Amino acid sequence: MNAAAKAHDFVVVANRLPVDVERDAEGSISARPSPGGLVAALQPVLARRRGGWVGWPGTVGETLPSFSTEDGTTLHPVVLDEADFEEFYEGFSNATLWPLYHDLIMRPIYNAQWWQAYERVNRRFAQRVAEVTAEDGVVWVQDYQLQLVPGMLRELRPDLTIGLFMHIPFPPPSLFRQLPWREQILSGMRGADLLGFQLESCAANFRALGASKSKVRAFPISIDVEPFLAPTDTAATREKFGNPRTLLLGVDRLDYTKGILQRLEAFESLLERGLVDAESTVFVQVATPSRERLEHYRQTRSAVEEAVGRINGRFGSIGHSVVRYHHQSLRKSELIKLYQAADVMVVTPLKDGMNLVAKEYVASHADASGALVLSEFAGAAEQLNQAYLCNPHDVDSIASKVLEAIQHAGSAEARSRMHTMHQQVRTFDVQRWAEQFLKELQ
Ligand code: GDG
Repeated sequence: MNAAAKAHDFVVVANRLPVDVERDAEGSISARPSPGGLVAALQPVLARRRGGWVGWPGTVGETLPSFSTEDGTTLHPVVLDEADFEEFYEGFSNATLWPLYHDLIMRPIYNAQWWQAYERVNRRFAQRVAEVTAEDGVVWVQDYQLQLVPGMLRELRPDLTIGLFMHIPFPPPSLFRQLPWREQILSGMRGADLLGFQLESCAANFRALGASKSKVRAFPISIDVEPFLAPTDTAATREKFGNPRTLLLGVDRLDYTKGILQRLEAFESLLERGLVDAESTVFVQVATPSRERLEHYRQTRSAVEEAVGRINGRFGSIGHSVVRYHHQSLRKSELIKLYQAADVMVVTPLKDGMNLVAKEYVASHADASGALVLSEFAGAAEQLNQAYLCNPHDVDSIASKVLEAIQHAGSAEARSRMHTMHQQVRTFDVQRWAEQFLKELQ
């Protein structure tokens, strides 16, 4: 065992380490912290409790040593080779579990070799955690890629207190029962002392599969609000899009669960019926590249890009495209400018555990400007019930809510809705989410 042996009282284990690995001209690698909401929430706990983080650094086949961040958290990289990446990550995690847990929007692939990889990689994570966690320590496992870790860890280290939080939905038993390895997944999850889900309905779906000793509860995740509060120059941002009267915005990973195509079709129908004016309206869609080698994602991308081309071809004019599509990852500062400048944010997932984009938009409108069109099938709809709620499976429903949001813009009602939602997100932020989970766990 190395110097890090059993060093940590508190360990987070997630598929990804919160770093971006870079390679310089000489080929040597370095890791730069990439802070997200989860890091912001857990940093105080990690710093206070000799924290460790076990995860995959995001590069394939590379062995990296453990290293410490500025706040004293130690990161412990887990290696994935090419076969692990294809079978555990792209395969079982994202082509089996992801579509199954999102209510079969796409058909899950059941492949025994992928399952073996899932077991093998989960065991590697569990072993690493067992090596670095102190006697009677607390371990918090994150998400669907690591559902076997609690059970494996319980066997290796019965002294530990183990929590598992599921960031994506947990499906009803009638769907979950399709999974050929359902018993193994359940017993893995039941190794946790506390099982957290986004929503009470997901917790109920889990409970309906049979008794377990674990506590099972809902903890709706949220965001670190602070970065979204500082005002930006919204006039300058709107200027870049030609000063439209109405600026609509979508921001998503390019994923079939997010309903990007459905929202474009709704926008097209509004243009077609002359309810929205193409000259004075711009729809900005940021679609961040994601899981690009998977067939379902390629199909989704083609369908989205075809729709963008068709809509611009039909309704744009020389020098003005009505849809501005970006298949790129933006800097967070750019994203915040877009959030603050947009009149209507359109968030239409067919199914989503929570959807942080909706909360980020609301956090960006401390002045109560703007409007949110939100799918009823996003977990966030339970907390942001003042949004213009729509059924994303019904293009007319999306269209009529977008139109309502545009027409209400600037009204007292619109301001009151945004004000209520902004207060909700400020009160129930990600720091509070982490505190509540950890309080319940210990
Ligand atoms: C899973 C669950 C659940 C997006 N594009 C860019 C960018 N983003 C950031 C957003 C937001 C995050 O990515 C996306 O979070 P979501 O919650 O919307 O969706 P998933 O990635 O599917 O997350 C989801 C979440 O886990 C947490 O539990 O809410 O239901 O599916 O923070 O801002 N960030 C930057 N550039 C981009 O282009 N910098």
